[in-house]
Amino acid sequence: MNKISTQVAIIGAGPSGLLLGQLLHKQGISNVIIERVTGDYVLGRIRAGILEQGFADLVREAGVAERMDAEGEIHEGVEIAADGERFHIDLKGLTGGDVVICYGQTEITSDLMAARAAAGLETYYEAENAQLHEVTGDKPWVSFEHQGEQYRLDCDYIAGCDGFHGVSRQTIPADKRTEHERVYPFGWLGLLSDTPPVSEELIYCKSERGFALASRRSATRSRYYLQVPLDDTVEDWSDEDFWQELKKRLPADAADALVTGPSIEKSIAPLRSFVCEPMQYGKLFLVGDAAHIVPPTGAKGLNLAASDVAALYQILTRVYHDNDTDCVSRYSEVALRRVWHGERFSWWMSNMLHDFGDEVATGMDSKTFSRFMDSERDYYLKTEEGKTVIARQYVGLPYEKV
Ligand code: RFL
Ligand code: PHB
Repeated sequence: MNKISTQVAIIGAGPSGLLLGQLLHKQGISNVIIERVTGDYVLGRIRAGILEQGFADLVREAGVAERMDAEGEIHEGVEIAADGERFHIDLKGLTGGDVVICYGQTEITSDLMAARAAAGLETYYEAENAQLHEVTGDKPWVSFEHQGEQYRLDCDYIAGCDGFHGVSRQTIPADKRTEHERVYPFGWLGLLSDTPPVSEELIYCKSERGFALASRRSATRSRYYLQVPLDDTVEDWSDEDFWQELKKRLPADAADALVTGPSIEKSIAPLRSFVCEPMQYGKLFLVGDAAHIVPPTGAKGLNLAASDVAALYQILTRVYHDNDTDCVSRYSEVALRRVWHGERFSWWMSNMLHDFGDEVATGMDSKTFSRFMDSERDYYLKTEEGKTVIARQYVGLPYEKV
């Protein structure tokens, strides 16, 4: 048995775990990360593209923002196309100056990984069978296997940053947590290609054939999504099928300008709203997708992970710098307040922009539900105050000071 110890054990080297690790390191707080898969595997998962200002500021505070600030694109607005019309949401104008940054989750993750390696911080990739022990005691610990050897990691606190399918949330006894969930009757098929994007701003499109999103990573790299039935597989969709369907869902002038090409990556993600309450149990804190999932329609998943990290980082800094352990019990309450705002916004955007067919779990038939959503769009896309509500939530609500 190999014995190691640290102040904060972090489970998972996704963006949540890596960002928390880097911020804590900057404050002189030691941490060890345990990750189930390889670094390359983590980098192969193509996910988020839109970062809120609060996220970007945290990355700057972590000292890892050089490439994000040089290569990330500032987006001052987004478009929503619905019912044959295009609506521009002027994020900057409607919020008094706030914007979002378009920079891939893969890039952030790779920047954080490089910074962690350069600082010589310990990360155990391909660590198997991680188990959390004595999390309600004074001295929690984590066991895992690495390269055929058994490890015991002693620590003061554990940050469960291991995503939706991780082990951390399952460590909280079922009778001590409540899980809220809404599973949507469709998924998103994403395609990445080295083609010039169809638009400088993102376009969220509601069409009669279902939802589509035109996003981007740079002036030469595009990211597109299509709403697809839950039982579709990537093999069901050739590149040609994807481009043809996308053209039918985009507004006509955007469809005319669409440049197609071979895909670099294609994947399907189911849509889910999920929250686990509380987000802490003894000395274990759940962070990011380990505690909550949103449908990607509002671009909130990674950004909510970042606000969890911000809250936990403030708390742990106070614990180690000021010897203030009273603030520890506030983590869940502070994190959840912002999580629920993001959950509500993502759920609402998803309702407004997707085709639910006959599967609306709201106690009304699908035609009635559609009429409610027609009215939502009519109000929120055609009035200044409606657009302001969308803009404020899209750029992200402020972080709460702990
Ligand atoms: P992750 O990224 O899932 O990382 C968790 C890590 O934990 C590891 N792990 C374990 N390690 C050790 N032991 C175990 N037992 C373990 N079990 C798991 C995993 O291998 C993994 O490396 O969670 P994290 O760090 O909380 O980050 C969350 C984000 O990845 C997620 O919220 C976003 O990608 C969501 N999301 C978006 N968020 C945004 O803010 N803006 C967007 O534009 C946006 N677009 C998206 C998205 C998610 C998408 N998909 C595929 C779900 C678009 C898509 C299509
Ligand atoms: C993306 O570019 O991957 C992306 C952007 C906005 C979203 C979801 C995904 O709402």
